[in-house]
Amino acid sequence: MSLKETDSLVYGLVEKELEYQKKTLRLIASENYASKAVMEATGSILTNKYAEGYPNKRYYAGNRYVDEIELLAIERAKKLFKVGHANVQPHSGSSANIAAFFAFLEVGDKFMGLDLPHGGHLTHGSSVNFSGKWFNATSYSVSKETEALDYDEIRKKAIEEKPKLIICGYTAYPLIIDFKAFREICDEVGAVMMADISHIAGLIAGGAYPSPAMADVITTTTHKTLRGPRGAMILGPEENAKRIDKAVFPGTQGGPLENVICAKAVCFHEAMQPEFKGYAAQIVKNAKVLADELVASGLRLVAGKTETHLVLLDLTPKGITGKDAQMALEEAGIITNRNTIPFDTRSPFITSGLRIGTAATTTRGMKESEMKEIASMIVKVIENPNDSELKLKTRSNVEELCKRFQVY
Ligand code: DSN
Repeated sequence: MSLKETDSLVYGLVEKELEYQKKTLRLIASENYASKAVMEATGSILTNKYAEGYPNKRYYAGNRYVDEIELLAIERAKKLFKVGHANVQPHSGSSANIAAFFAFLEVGDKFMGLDLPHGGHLTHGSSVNFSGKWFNATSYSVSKETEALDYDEIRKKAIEEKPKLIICGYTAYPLIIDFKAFREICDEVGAVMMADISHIAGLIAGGAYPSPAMADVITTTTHKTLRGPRGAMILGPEENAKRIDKAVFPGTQGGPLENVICAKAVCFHEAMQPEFKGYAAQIVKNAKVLADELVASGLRLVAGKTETHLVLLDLTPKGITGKDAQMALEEAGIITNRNTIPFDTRSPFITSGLRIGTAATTTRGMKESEMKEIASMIVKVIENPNDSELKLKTRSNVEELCKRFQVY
C-alpha cells in the first residue's frame, strides 16, 4: 500500500513539507535540493538488505547486486575526488569524523581543530561532543584583524601543541582554505592531516574550489553542495584504506544503509556530468553577488567577502541578534540559520551572526539578478524585523520568485 493509504497523517505532513520547500527561499548553507533520481534511489528496495562488511566480504548472503552498487559508488567517488580510496558507508558527517578519529588516534590523544565560534564544527573538538570528551582537543582560531585563517599562527600553535592530527575544513568559513599550507604544517609537526570538506565537496567536485587530495584523510557529507542523499563518506590515499575501513566497520558502524549508498552512486554520477561544473561555478558567483549587495546595503560580512557558497553576516552594527534575524526572515519565507561569528559575545543559541548559502537557490536555477533581489529582501527584513506588513509582502515576493524557479 502507498504511504497515502497506509498513513495519511504522515503523508499529509510530507506533502506540506514539499510545498514549504517549494515556496520558500532555502538559504541554509548546508542544504540543497537532491534530484528525483537521488531520492528514488534513497527510497528504493535497497533499504531491505543487510550488508555488514564490504563488497565481496559480507557477513550476510544475498549481496550480489548490493556489492555491484557499493563498488560503483566507491569507484565513482575515487574518480570524482581523484583519490586512491573511498569508504561510502558513513551514515553522517559526525559518523565519518568519529571513524576518522578512531582510524588515527587513541582515546586521549591530542588533536587540533578550528574553534567552534570561529567556524569549526561540533565534531572538531567541542567540549560537549565526543571529540572534546574522548580526545584531548586543542584549537586554533581565525585572526582577530582579518577574520581569516592565519597560517603562521596555526603553524606556531601546532609546533607548541604537537597534536597528532590537525583538522582543516569548516562549517562557517567563507574563504578558500590553503590545503597546501596545512600539508606543510602537518609534515613539520608529524600530524595527520584531516580535511572535513562537508560544506565544499560539491564545489571541489565541480572544480570551483582547490582539491584537498593531499590530505591523509578526507571526510565529507554528501548532501550539501554535493547535492546527494543525506549521508557521508571518507576519502584518502590507498595506503590508509585498511585503517579507515576497519574504523567504519566494525569500528563504529554496523550494517550500512545500502539504499543511501545507492543514492550516493547516483549523486557521484550526476556530479561527473559537464553541467555540474556550471552549477558549482554559479554557486560561487551567486554567493559573491549576494555578498557584494549585502555590503553595499551597509551590512558587515565576516572576513569581508566570500570565495565559496556562503556568507557570514555580522549583525552587530544592525542591533539585531542572529536568532531574531533568523526568525524574522523565516516569517518572510527566507530560511537561514543563526551562527556565531569569531569572537562572538553572544551564546550559540542567540548569536551575533547569520549564515547564508547559495547552493539550493542555484540548484533552482537562480542567478546573479535573483541574488540581488534576495539581498534586497534580506536587508529590508533585517532592518525592520517587527514590520508585519513588510514580512507579509516579502513572503509574497518570495513565493513569486520561487514560482519562476520551480523545483520538483
Ligand atoms: N549542520 C551542518 C551545517 O549546517 O553546517 C554541519 O553539521
